[in-house]
Formats: sequence, C-alpha cells, structure tokens
Amino acid sequence: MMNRKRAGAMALFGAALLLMAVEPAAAQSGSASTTQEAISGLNSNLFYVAVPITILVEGILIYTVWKFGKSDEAKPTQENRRLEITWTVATAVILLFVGVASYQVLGSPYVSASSENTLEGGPTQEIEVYGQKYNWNFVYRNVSVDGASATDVSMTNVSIQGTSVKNVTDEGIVISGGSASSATDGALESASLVNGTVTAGAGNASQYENRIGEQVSFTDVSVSGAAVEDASISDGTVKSTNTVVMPKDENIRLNITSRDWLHAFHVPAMGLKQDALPGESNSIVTKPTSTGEYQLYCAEYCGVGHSGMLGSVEVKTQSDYNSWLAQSWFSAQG
Ligand SMILES: [Cu+2]
Repeated sequence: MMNRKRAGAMALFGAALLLMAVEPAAAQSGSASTTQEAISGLNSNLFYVAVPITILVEGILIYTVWKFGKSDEAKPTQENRRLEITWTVATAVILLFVGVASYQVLGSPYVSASSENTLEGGPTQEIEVYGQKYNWNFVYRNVSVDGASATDVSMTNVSIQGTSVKNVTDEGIVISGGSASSATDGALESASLVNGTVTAGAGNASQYENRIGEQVSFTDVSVSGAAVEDASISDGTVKSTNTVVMPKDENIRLNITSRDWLHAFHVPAMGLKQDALPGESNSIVTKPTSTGEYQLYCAEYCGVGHSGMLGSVEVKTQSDYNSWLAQSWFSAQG
C-alpha cells in the first residue's frame, strides 16, 4: 500500500519535472523583442539553477526514505557544524544569484521603464496608446520621413509648382508632374507629384480647358487621387486603430493611457504588459527584434466587449515602416 502511494508520488514528480523541462524550450523559440529576450533569459537562468537543486533535494529525500524507512526508532541527530555552515552558505549564494540575476532584468529599461529613465540616444519613436471601450488607438507624433512614396491620397492646403494640365473633368483639373508642398504651416515639406486631380481652390476649372499641356502652378488647393514620390514630411502626426506599427531594431516608447476606465496593453509574444489608466500615462520601452505580426490583448476586464478588445503589433523593417508612415499620413490629409 505504502509502496503504491510512493510510486504515485514519484510519477507525479517525474511528470512535473518533464513539464518544466518542456516549457522554457517553447519560450526560447526566437524572441520578438529585447523585452521578451530579457524575461525569457532570466526564466532560463533560474530554471537551470532550480533543476539541480530540485534533483539534489529530492535525491536526498528518496535516499533517506529508502535507507531509514525501516528503522525501528528515530534517534536524535547530532550536531554537525560543517554541514550546517555548508547549507547556510550554499543557500545564501543561491539567493544572491537569484537576486542579482532578477535585479539585472528588472533594472533594464526594456523591462521597467519609468517616465524619467532615458535610453541611450533616446527612443526612435514615441507612440501614444489609448485604450477605449473596446478599441486601441495609437498616435505617432513628430513623424519625419524622407524619400517616401504614397498612392491614392487626398491632400488639402497644398501648393503645387510646375505641373502640367492633362485634362479637365467633372471632378476637377487632372494634373501630372510637378512638386507639392504645404500651403500653410503644415508637415509636408516637399513631394514630387506623379499625378492627381485638383478638386478645389483653383477657381473656375473650366478656364483650364484651353490650357491643356501647359505648365501651371496652384496655391492652396485640394487634390484627390494623387500619387506622390520622394516625399519629405517633418513633424507630422499619424494615427492608427487596433494595429500598432513599429520599426524593427529601433527603440520604441509606448505611453499608455485610457480614455474611459481600466484596460491593460498586453502583447505576450513581445513580453509587453502595462496598465492603461485614465488620467495617467504608463510607459514601456522595447526594441522589436524580428519582423512579423503579434497579437495584442486587453488584459484587464473592462466590460462586455472585453474579450473582443484585440489588436495586433506589426513589426516592419525601417524602410517599410517609413513607407507605412508616409502612406498613413497622406491618407489622413483629405
Ligand atoms: Cu479593455
């Protein structure tokens, strides 16, 4: 009877050990960010320390049960100074290792970002994250892009130099070539205009009917269906909903807040988790290390739509990220 119980306990222990051995292997399969790297690295380090200790303790326990299990009467243990000092020092060393290893990870700006701590060189992109039942909204400020292209965009308050009139339709004056820039104090420094249609601001469109093929310029007009190349945007603002885009190998700071009540920004694959509280901004800093798409969850029960408050993180190469920024910025101008 006793033996069966013991065998059962042994089997349970064996299964637990096997589970522990399997888990970190899964976590190690390619990390998506420096944050995830630090966290899973600590997990592995502690695991490698924990396994020999577990085996040692359980080994002594099993040996003791086997050796002394059939003894008639327990005898008092005699003092053994050497043994006592050894286990005290060994425990202290292990705890010190755990403390130092944990502190290194917890002290990393990629794991515990405070609003004060600054990364070397500062973050490349700051993104404002707003939780609001049941969506995630993202705002990218101080966006500067050079040499970007965008298609099928509308623009208002632009001035156009040296474009040629192709046609005049019901929509407006169809133009091609030339360059565009912000007419007022806007973010568009300059862009080569491939084509587009001037829809408003050019006065009576029909007066251009007899100027087809001519080079003309426009001041403060609206353009639709435009394609631009080699665009320079400085200090622009870009917004996105439910998908946050980040450049690979760049430091990103996320300033997380809520527009209604409690939410939590959680991207398990990237090791990111932070509360979104109204009236307060919590920061996390990370550097994505591989391109791809990662699931974003709300990790704080926030109402009936909580389980559907999902999003994703898209990590792009620097050039794809800039193209996305430019396309998004242009698309929001109309
Ligand atoms: Cu939520």
